[in-house]
Amino acid sequence: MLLNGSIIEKHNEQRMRRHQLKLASLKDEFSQTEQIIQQVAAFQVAIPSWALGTGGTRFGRFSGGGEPRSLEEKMEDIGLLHQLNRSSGAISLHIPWDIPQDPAAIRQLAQEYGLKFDAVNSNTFQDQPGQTLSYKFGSLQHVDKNVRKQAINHNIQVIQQGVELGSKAITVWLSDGSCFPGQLNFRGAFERTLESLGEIYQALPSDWKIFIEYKAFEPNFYSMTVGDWGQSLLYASKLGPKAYTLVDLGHHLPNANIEQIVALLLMEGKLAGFHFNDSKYGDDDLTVGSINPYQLFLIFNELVEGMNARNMNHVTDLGWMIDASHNVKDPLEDLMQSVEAILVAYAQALLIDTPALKEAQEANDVVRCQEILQAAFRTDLRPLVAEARIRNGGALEPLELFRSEAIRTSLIKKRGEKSVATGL
Ligand SMILES: [Mn+2]
Repeated sequence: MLLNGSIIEKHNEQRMRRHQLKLASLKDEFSQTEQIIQQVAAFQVAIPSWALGTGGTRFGRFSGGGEPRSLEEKMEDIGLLHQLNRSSGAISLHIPWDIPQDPAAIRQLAQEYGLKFDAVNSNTFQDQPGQTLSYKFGSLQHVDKNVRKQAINHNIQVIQQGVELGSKAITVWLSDGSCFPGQLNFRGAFERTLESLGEIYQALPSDWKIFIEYKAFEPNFYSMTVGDWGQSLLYASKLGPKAYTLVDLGHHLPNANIEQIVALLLMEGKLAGFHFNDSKYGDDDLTVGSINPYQLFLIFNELVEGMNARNMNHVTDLGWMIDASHNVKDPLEDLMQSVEAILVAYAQALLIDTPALKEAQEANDVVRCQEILQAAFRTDLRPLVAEARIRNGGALEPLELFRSEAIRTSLIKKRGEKSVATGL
C-alpha cells in the first residue's frame, strides 16, 4: 500500500511553519546548508529484504503482526518507507529467502515503487531443505571439494539471479570457521576459501563487484575464516580489482576503532561499503545510532574526508545498506529511525570545518581538533535532513505520519496477526 500523496502534503502543511523557523536558524548560522541539503537529498540507503519482519534470537521470536509474506509484500513495505522518507530507494535481496520467481514482474514492481536492486546476498550459512551436502563444517572452506563446489555453484546462481534484476554486486558473508582449537588448519582453510572465492570471482560479469564481509565471531566461536578486515582485505587483494571489503558495523570485537579501519580501506580503494546497525556487545543488529551515535558520526567523518580525497561519488561509489534485526520494535519504524540516524550523521560530517581541522592537526592542537569535531556533532541538523526529504516529496515527520495513519493496523488487517516473513 502506498499513501495518497495528499495525506503527505497535508501532514507537511501542518508542520511547515515550525520547520521553516528551525531551518532559517540553521541557514543563518552556517553558509553551507544548501549544499548539505542537496547532498543529503541525493543519498540513498538500501533496505535488506530480511529486515521487514520480526527477527528473533536463539531463545525465541515474538511476531509483530502484519509482516510481509512474500517478496512482493517486502517490496511493498520498502516502497512505503521510500515514499515517506525518500531515502530508501533500494532493496538488497537474500537468496534463497527471496528468490524472484518472475524477474520481469519483480523489476516492474520495483520501478513502480522507485526502487533499485542493491547487492544480492548468498547464503551458505544454513542448510536448505533438500540440499545434498551439509554446511555444518563450513562451505567455501570445507575440506570436501564437493561441498565447496555446491557452495560455489550457489553463489554463481545468486549472481545470475542478480543479473536478471539489475544488481551490480554480490555480498558474500561466510559463517565458515571453527568452534574449537585444533579443529581447523587455518592456512588450509584460508587457501581453500580463496580458491572457492576465485571461482565465484571468475563468474562475475564485467561490471560487477564482489563484497567480502567479515565478522569476528558467531556462529563459530573459536575462529572465523573471514574474521576481520585484515583477512577480508587479503582475500580482496588476492582476488583482484572487482573484490572489496564490506564493513558491517556490528561485526567487530568490542571497542574496535571502526573509523580507522574505514579510513585505511578507503585509502587502499578497497572499501565496498557498509552494513549499518549499532551494537552494545557484539552482532546485536540494533537500530543505527541507538547506542553510539558519536561513533557513527566519526565513521562518516572518515568517509566524507576519504571519499573527497579520492574524488568519489558519495551516492554511487560505495554500497550503503542497513543490516539490522528487529526483535521488539516495529520493523518499519525501526528502519525509519535507522535511515534518519544515517542521514543526520552524514549531514553532520558534511558540516565539519575540514580546512580548520587540517590546520589544527598540522599544529598538533589536539583541543581544537576535538572542538571542531564536536561542534558539528552537537549541532542539531535534523531540519536539514527534513528539508531534503520534503524537497523529494517525502514527509516532514515520517514516523509520526506512519503512526497517525495507523499503517501497521492496516497491514495487520491485510496480512494477519501471525504472518511470518520468508527467511525468518
Ligand atoms: Mn551484514
